[in-house]
Amino acid sequence: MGEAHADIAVIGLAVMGQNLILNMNDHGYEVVAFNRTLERIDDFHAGAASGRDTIVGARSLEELVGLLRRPRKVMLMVRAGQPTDDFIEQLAALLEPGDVIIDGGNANFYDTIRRAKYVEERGLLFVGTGVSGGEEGARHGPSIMPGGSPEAWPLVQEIFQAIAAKTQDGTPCCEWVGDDGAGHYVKMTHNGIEYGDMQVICEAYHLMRDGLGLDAEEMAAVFDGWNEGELNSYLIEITRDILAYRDASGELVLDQILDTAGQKGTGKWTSVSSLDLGVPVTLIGEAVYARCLSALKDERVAASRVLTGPAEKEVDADPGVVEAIGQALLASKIVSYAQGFMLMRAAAASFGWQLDYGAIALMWREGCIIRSQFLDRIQEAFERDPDLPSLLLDDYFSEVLARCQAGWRGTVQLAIERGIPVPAISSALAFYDAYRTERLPANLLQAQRDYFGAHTYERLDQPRGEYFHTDWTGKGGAIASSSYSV
Ligand code: NBP
Repeated sequence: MGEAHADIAVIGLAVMGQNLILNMNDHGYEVVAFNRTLERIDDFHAGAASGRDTIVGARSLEELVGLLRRPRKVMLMVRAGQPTDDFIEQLAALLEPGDVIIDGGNANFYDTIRRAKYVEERGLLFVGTGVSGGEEGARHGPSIMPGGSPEAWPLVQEIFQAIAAKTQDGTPCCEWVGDDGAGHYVKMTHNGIEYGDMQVICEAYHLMRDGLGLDAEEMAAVFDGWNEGELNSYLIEITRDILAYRDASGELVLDQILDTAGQKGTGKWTSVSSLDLGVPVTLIGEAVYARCLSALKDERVAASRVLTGPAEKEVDADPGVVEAIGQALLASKIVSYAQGFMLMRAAAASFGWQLDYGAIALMWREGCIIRSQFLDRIQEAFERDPDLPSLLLDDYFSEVLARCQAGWRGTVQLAIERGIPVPAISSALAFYDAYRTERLPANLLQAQRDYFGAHTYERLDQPRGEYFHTDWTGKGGAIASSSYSV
């Protein structure tokens, strides 16, 4: 057994694990590397880690544990799910009180809550952390969103903040998020927002391609322009580059890609959680469904030959229309982030977390897929009012929405007239209109519920919490259903 001098161990030598190890090592940490399939350790040493003698391969978990300084820190970067549980069980038998198990995979936050309890019951500490930024982020600075046992934070803070992305003023995009599953919840919400950002961008592309007839270079130029302004972000930037990318034969690669989207589940988890908590996170929901609908390729091809759309109508691709699409993109994005932060607020109340929303915006500022200047505005909004119920009510965002409104509505109108689906952009507008409506038609809904199920209703002229029932048909009894919320 080797000497115990390594700072941290990383288990899982796929793209994320390898790059995190190199990143840690660049920052002066001695790292133990381990993988289920041992050949990967040899490949890593012969390849990306060659010449680095402070990256040490372990051939077994016993050896790994023996190489680590106490309190030991072992980070899992393996496929989320059963492999994580299997490693936790094996490690729990080998580690000693005060040692830390870190799960950096994309775990479901319910699993993280369960695992934190399991690990803590064994006298160990647990960190469930979101790591975002893909391969490049892991290598050069990811956004890291850790939660779990609070006593573990001082033990991992230095390493995490050293390897994390930094904002312009040097602030690390890594802060303690909260107890048990809080870190993975925030990472899940990040991924959900990522789904939404990608979908609204795709809708803008669809409108410009099929609604305005712009070619790839023209669209790349539009995205380039957007990237110079309020929409500046990593996803807008890569979209610009993707649009203009040609293969060796000069063909546009984007035009050769099958239009069915994949997904790994974090967008769905965000939507499921929003339904569980009763928060209207409509844009992310639409983004998930848009991926599902895209996957029905054969059905869509058949339907395209049967179902008719609106009559063809020429639309001038004048700069005003393109600008309106940009405004629709920005306004929809504001709604989506407002919904995401509403969701985290509800989750914090439900799971007992103390979330710092400004710090979360800052953590997403660099290193992750949704990084953008826009997040500075969100951080400022929560700095102005940490208890802001909705970003839409912040002075800056309400002003932007007012400014973008005409273009946003015009874009949805254009999409409807041309028969081009814009589920995320239009649902964002519907949310905006519903959110700003003092009197929604839910009075009728309550009447219907009371009519058929005696579910009762509250009255405008009576205090909240007092319930009334009407015998609508004259044939019902006086008994009301017990009230419940849906
Ligand atoms: P993968 O998600 O592809 O996982 C590969 C690793 O999991 C390998 O080390 C593999 O070992 C191990 N593994 C598997 Br698969 N099944 C196992 C099992 N039954 N028992 C033990 N080990 C098993 O790698 P990744 O893309 O680097 O992602 C790692 C984690 O980080 C995942 O949870 C992922 O969701 C998360 N994440 C990924 C990204 C990204 O951009 N890729 C971004 C952010 C977070 P083997 O070599 O023996 O098969």
